[in-house]
Amino acid sequence: MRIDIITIFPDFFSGPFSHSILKRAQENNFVEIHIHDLRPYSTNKQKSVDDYQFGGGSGMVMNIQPIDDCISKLKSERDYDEIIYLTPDSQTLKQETCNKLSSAKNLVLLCGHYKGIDQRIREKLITMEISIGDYVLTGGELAAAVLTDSIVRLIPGAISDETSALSDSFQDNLLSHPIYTRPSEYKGWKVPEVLLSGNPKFIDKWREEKALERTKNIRPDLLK
Ligand code: 6GU
Repeated sequence: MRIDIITIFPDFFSGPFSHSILKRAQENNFVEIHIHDLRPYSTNKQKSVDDYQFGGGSGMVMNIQPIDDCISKLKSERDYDEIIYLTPDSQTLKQETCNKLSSAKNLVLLCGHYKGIDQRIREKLITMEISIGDYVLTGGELAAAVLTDSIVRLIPGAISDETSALSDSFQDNLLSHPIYTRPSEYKGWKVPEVLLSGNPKFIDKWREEKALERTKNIRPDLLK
């Protein structure tokens, strides 16, 4: 998979992608992540990428031209499965979408800033819009990093223990069951007896029950 990220803060991404699974996935060629600084694409003298809103109102709006030129260049080089714009005023990201996107070959992620981007970009160039939750961030960069992480970890082979991605919370619309490791008793705090029983039938049943109980209590909306 190849992911092209368009941003006005290219340095932002040196951190999130250079650790653990994301780092290894790149080293082992499961994914190539390319960061594109938007500003050099601007054709005006000041290299500006934003302007005032037609009709008045506070906040700057990102211009069409630099974004169009950057996306056009990328599209001339390869076909993209989706051109994704990260913005809070869109559909909330769900595991189902992560699963779908994890089988894509090429993706573009466009990080928004200021008030947002010119609506014509959304209508003419963007194929998919994603928000990562009902709250507002200062820009789309964190959201792009979240989306990238959620997709890359699902690429077969990217996680050494493949089954672990499949038993994640949300994969079957249930939160995960409680988990424990050694010691079996610490300061008198005990691990549930059934997990030490060695009986896989009992253990599976207990885990299913606990997952359902947790989901009912914390996220009843998932059970609808
Ligand atoms: Cl994708 N962008 C911004 N700026 N804020 C957000 C978001 C995205 N998703 C949730 N909040």
